[in-house]
Amino acid sequence: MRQFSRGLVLLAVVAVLTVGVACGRSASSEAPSNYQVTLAVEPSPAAVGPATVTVTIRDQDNAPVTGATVEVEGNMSHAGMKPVFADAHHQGDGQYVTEGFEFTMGGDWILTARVTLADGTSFEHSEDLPGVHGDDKHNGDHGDHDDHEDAGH
Ligand SMILES: [Cu+2]
Repeated sequence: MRQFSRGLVLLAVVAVLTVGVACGRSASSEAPSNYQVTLAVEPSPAAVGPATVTVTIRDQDNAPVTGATVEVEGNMSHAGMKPVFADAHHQGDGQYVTEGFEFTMGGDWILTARVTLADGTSFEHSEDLPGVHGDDKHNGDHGDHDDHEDAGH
């Protein structure tokens, strides 16, 4: 009986973890199933400072989707941060590349692409980007980006 109840506890823990992960990804804002959206970040691994986010949009036939309006929003996983916004422009092949995006702090980020298609359909696609490298003091100082001293990470 002792063994059995330990198994139950384990099951309960797994169930809670599963629910937690499911809640973390807000399914309501994901792209319609007939579109695939992927995000790529340069430099990789990501670090504090200027970065380029490439949003690739394809339809259900894997054909590039052109003529969309795309904006990228970056948020950190903790509260109280000013989001970072950048417009992304089509560079061909369904790839939209941001101009002027910048990671203002090291840590865990969430990138969201807001897409409006040529026909007016709009949706969002979010991806977690954990562990952006940089100063993790969270001092909100956006003026100093030339200090990339590695403090033992
Ligand atoms: Cu932060």
